[in-house]
Amino acid sequence: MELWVATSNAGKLNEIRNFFMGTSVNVHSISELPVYTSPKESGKSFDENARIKAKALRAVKNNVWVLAEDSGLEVEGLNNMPGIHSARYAGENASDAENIAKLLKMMSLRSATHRAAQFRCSMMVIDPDGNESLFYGTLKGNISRVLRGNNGFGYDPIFIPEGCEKTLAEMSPAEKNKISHRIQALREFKQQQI
Ligand code: ITT
Repeated sequence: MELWVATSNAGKLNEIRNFFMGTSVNVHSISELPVYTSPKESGKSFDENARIKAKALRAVKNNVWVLAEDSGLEVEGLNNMPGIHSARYAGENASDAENIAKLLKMMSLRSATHRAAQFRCSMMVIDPDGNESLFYGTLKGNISRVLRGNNGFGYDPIFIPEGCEKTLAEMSPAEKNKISHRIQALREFKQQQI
């Protein structure tokens, strides 16, 4: 299967590639296209944004399998923010470090003692005939007080999955790929459609 993934996030792409390593699925990315502009993520939910990204790639690459996902971190003490705004929480071109700094600052400003949080992933797959399917994953955990670890991307250095002592950034890529929200959605896709 030739699977085209609509993401400009290298961290996500690596995890998706690792998941399909050694299988019959060949993962392609938008960087292989001569020209591609990612669409504006104007949806009001993870589902809507995943659909916008998948449809945009399908518009230039039809008759192949297309996959896009929208994901983010919901923090209970911040009324489930940053949620769908996770990538741009500290501003349009914010770095991961800036987003994390803002999140920790917001938690301290609000004296948010409730540090429970979850990563969510909505994944849309469009088959070569244009049929759309959605797959989901959720990873529950807690926000740490300080950054720990150098692996992964995004909010990994401050997210401690439930039942774990390490942050996601202290885990190896293989360890994260056993439990992550993204991998749960990929497993569902693989079981149902591959
Ligand atoms: P694409 O839209 O091009 O796929 P993006 O980074 O803009 O890339 P999203 O809009 O889905 O993707 O935003 C997801 C953000 O949520 C991501 O940038 C991280 O900040 C955070 N995030 C999602 N999954 C994560 C994970 O596994 N580990 C850490 N942070 C994650």
